[in-house]
Amino acid sequence: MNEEFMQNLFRIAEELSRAGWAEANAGNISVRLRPEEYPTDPAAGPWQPLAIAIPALAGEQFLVTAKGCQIRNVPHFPRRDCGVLELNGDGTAYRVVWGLEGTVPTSEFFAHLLSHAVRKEQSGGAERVILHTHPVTLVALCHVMELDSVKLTRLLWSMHPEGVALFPGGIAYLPFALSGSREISAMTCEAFQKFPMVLWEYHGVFASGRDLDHAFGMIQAAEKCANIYKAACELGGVTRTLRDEEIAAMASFLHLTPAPGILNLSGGANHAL
Ligand code: 2HA
Ligand code: ZN
Repeated sequence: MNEEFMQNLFRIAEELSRAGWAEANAGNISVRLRPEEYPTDPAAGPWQPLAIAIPALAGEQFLVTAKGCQIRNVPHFPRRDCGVLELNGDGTAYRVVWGLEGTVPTSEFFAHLLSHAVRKEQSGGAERVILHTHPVTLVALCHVMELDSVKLTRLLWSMHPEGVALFPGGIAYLPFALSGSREISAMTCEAFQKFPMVLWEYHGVFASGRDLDHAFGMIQAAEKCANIYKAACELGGVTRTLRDEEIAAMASFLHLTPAPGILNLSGGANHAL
């Protein structure tokens, strides 16, 4: 495997673990590889049918973490805890071409592949990484308030000016569904039509990014905003936030377009809470 690519993957695996977002076997990672990142020593296994054909990803290769693996172990047992899959020419089957020795792809494999198909199209091919992890404060928010995508994004953006700067696409909120289920894959794909990041109720985040650092950074920024909210609550409760006009000005200053339909710029109530 490409040494630089693997070192970067290992670094992100360690960061996820250190952040406390990847307990036991929590979290999973997939990367749509560039040809220069394909394994140089491929050893193709048998073709296995995909439950649903994904022609948008025909011929692509993906690095994926293994089902049940502990993210902290990926740097130490890479050939067991991750691997590379290749999709066939019509996107109806896949085979392992490197790694996954004695293991199988992540339990969220299908959600990852379907998410890649949606985000590849939405981003004009720029986004290549799907990262799933369990950030503590974002998940805790689900337990203290009723949320929807607008309320969650606006709350987080209103906590720190870098919020809209670092995740201008916002974050969708999905009601509880079983992880690994078709239902959660379908809901995630629908949310990914509009948002590059999704909070699964009571569970964790699915984020799509251009590379590992981009996807990790978006989650880190959203979690930072949630932590500022938490700290403000601990200090006695939020009484002031960034106003929608200030968030819009920050985005405009950086030539970013915030996700539509989140900010209320018509002069109504001027904070997110
Ligand atoms: O891979 O986090 O959502 C374990 C999980 C499932
Ligand atoms: Zn999970």
